[in-house]
Amino acid sequence: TFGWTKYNSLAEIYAWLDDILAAYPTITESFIVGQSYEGRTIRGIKISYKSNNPGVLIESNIHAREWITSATATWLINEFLTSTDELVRDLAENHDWYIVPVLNVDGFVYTHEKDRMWRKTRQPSEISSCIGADPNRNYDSHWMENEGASSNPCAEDYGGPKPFSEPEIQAMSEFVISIKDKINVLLAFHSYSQLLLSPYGHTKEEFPPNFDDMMEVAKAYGDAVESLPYGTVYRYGSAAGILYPASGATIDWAYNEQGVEISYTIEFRDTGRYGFILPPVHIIPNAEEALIGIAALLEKCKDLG
Ligand code: 0X9
Ligand code: ZN
Ligand code: ZN
Repeated sequence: TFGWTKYNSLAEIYAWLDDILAAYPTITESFIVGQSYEGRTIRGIKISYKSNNPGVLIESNIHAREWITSATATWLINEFLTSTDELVRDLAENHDWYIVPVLNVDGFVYTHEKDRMWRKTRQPSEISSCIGADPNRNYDSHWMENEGASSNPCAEDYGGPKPFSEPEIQAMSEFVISIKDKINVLLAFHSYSQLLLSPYGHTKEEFPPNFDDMMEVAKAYGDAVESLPYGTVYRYGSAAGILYPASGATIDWAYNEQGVEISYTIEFRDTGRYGFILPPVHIIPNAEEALIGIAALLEKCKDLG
């Protein structure tokens, strides 16, 4: 059964999504991003209380083993629909939410059934017996540049044989393009390290034109998280600047090629003690941090205009 005291399977998440859609038929809408290599449906939910809201797109679990991301995304969906807290109601009702809880569906199922530490997609390579590409290196933006991805099919950060070679990423790119006039902010959920990462990923020599604004926005997220009693601290900067070069990532493609001016990677808990195998007791505290952080981030965006 579905819940936030444990991690849920894809089947459990999708069954829960159906329950939610049935319970809130006027506020929610189901959408399909596309099909995975193994033929699974990549699903999403739109939450909209009124027209002309700014749009926020949440991409989650692009990396298969990062289970805290879909746990957090589903908890946020539930809060947006059920919370009576003033801050949450404002946040929920004054934005249109497009949430894809599990983008890398094949990899996610594989982490549940075969290998908990799987990261990539599950599409076989034509030049190697190694399977899958790093979906967060597969977008068509500075693809494979500056050592931001590997050309070795066995590497964890293999960029794939060409941009958008992975059906999940091709589908996601088409979905983003189809709604891009409606979205102002894109948040890509990852774990772990407790970081807010802005573009650019492909170079640390240059910074985006609105970098100062993006850092203010990131600081607002971090400050909000620190206002909770958990003692969790987030650091922030450009992806290449404070982490490592990573080209072909979602947020860089959305920012560079699609004009989504506020695009962040959020790396959730923890800082390495448990890493990807984060115990389920962290799910709700992590999700509370995400909620208050995202509220502050969007508020700061509004202030900056
Ligand atoms: O390497 C990644 O794809 C992300 N880190 S993770 O440990 N979750 O794999 C960071 C991506 C951030 N980089 C860019 N946005 N370019
Ligand atoms: Zn380039
Ligand atoms: Zn990741």
